[in-house]
This record gives sequence, C-alpha cells and structure tokens, in this order.
Amino acid sequence: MALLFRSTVDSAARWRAQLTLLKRELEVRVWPDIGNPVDIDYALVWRPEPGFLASLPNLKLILSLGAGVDHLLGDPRSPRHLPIVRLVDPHMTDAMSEYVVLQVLRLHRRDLDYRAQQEAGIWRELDQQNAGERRVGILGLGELGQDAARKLRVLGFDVAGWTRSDKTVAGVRSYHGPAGLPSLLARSEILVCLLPLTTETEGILNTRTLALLPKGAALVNAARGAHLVEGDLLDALASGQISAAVLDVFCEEPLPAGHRFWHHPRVIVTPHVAAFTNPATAAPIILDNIRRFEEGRSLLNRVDPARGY
Ligand code: NDP
Ligand code: OXD
Repeated sequence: MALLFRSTVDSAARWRAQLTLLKRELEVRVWPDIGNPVDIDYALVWRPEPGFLASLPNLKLILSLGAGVDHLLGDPRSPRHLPIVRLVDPHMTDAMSEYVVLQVLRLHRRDLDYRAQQEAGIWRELDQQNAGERRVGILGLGELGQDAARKLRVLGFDVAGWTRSDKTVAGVRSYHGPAGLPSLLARSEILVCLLPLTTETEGILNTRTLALLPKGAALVNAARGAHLVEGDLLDALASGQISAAVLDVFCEEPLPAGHRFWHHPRVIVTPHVAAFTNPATAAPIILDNIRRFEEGRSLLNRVDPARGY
C-alpha cells in the first residue's frame, strides 16, 4: 500500500515519520521520488501541479493536506471520479480561532491607531466601544467560522454569520444565501472571511460588497486571496470606507515585493499562517480516513465537488 506525499511546504520528513509511526505497512513516497506511478493508492497533497493526480493510474483516494480544496478542484484534469477528503483537525480549528480573536481584538482595541500614535510620540486616549457594542460578521460558519464565532461570543462580541444553507448557531445571528448577504454586511463593523473559495465566493469582497459595510469598517481575510479584489480594497481604504484590513492570504503568494499592502499603514500582512497543518495532530486524522476507505466505511469530511467545498 503506497501513499504519495506532495506539498509546496517543506514538511515531508515530519509527515513520513508521523505516518509510518502510526501505520507501519504504509509505504510513503515523497514527490518527486515516487517510483512507479502504478503503485500509488493514496495521494496526500497540497497544491499539486495541475494534471499530476491524473498521472497516477491506480489512485483510489485524494487527501488534502489543508482544509481548503480549491487547490484540487481548480485542476481541470483532476480525476473527477475519485473521492476527495479535506482536513478537519481540531487543533487547526483552535489555531484559526486564535488568529481571528487576536485580529478582531486588535481592530476592536484600535491597535493600529495606538501604534501610529506611538510612532509619532503621541499620548492620547481614543474612544473605545465595549465588545458587546461591537458587531462582528463572519462569512462562513463551517468548522472554522463556528468555532471563531463561539470564542468571540465568549469575549462578549455581538456576532453574526453568513452561510449558504439556513443554519442555527447558538448566540449567533444567522443570515444565509445571496439574499442574506446585504443584511450581514450592513451590520458588520468587523468582517471576517472564512469561506471556501468556490465559483460563488471568488471575488466576494469587492467594491460593491465593501460599500455595504458601515463606513469605517475593518476586514479580516483568513480564507483565500481570491475572495478579495485587492484593488477594490485599496480604493476602499483610500476613501475611508474601510479603516483597516488584516490579510493572511493573497492573490499571489508569497505577496510580491513592492505590493502596496506591504507598507500600507492600515494593512496588517501575515504570510498565510492563520492555521498551520501540524503532522503530529493531522496524521492520525488522515490515517483514520484511509482506514475507513480500506474497510469500505463512510469517509469523514468528504468534499462535494459540485458544491466546491
Ligand atoms: P467548511 O466547509 O467547514 O465551511 C464553509 C462555510 O462557508 C460553511 O458555513 C458554508 O455554508 C459557507 N459557504 C460556502 N459557500 C458559500 C456561499 N456561496 N455562500 C454563503 N456561505 C457559503 O470550511 P472550513 O470552515 O473548514 O474552512 C473554510 C476555509 O478557510 C477553507 O476553505 C480555506 O480556504 C480557509 N482556510 C485558511 C487557512 C489559513 O491558514 N489561512 C487555514 C485553513 C483554512 P454552509 O454551512 O451552508 O455549508
Ligand atoms: C488550508 C490552509 O486550507 O492552510 O488548510 O490554507
């Protein structure tokens, strides 16, 4: 039984060690030393080159190294008949919530303003709302969005979320579908994007939607760069419609040198690190799905290619 590992992140040695520790009979082959492609049963991948998966004739199951699967579904040559599972790891969910809570608190407590004041040597108290008066909107109440929403609620924030289907999350005001989006936006002083990237959500953060936010709202995008029309955000920052943005993901990664986000005083850039995939916690979850596949049981976190997530 052979598993092919291919990632753009340099973590193959750690993955091989974790996977073989837990399942000794599993032969882990790390790209590009894959041997004979006919041997490969499983592919554990992050951003494989388009067409690569189609070159493995006996592949049975595709496992994403991340929660998002846009890197797989975006490949027109990817074998459509094979099941795809994505990674849902509670430790990754915790990490994302840490990121969201950190950034929402920074925006709520006016961290950028105080940093600017410090640079200018200014000692001045600024107006401060309580958390209960601060309306946070989360695009996507899935594994990540729901956890972040709950943790923001514990801190007292007034949280609402937006989903594709009608959904109830205790303590969180819910909106759904295209008809629900304007209402969610209209109440969101801090908007957090935790959507999967699909044909429906690509470019969803644009001049039209940013204009529906209250004047001076702030944005946190920890989902995918292509959710945001970057030029539209720069325009909205220039007009004051958006007061600040925290961006973990970008249309081009790494963010190119010279990109205006790097030195924009109202933009915080992090290098796609909101929630790492950790081999120690993720390997047992991945192996559980392989075991389920071998035993003919239902897979966990199976992707619906038609839905796009
Ligand atoms: P889930 O699939 O669990 O949740 C997705 C949520 O988005 C669901 O609530 C879903 O609605 C909603 N949604 C999807 N399409 C639409 C739509 N067209 N309109 C309204 N709502 C929609 O995903 P996760 O929470 O696990 O992950 C979300 C994304 O976060 C990943 O796809 C990935 O891109 C990103 N991510 C980024 C990381 C980083 O480090 N920056 C790390 C990990 C993930 P419904 O509930 O109705 O299905
Ligand atoms: C993911 C990511 O999708 O890290 O897991 O972006």
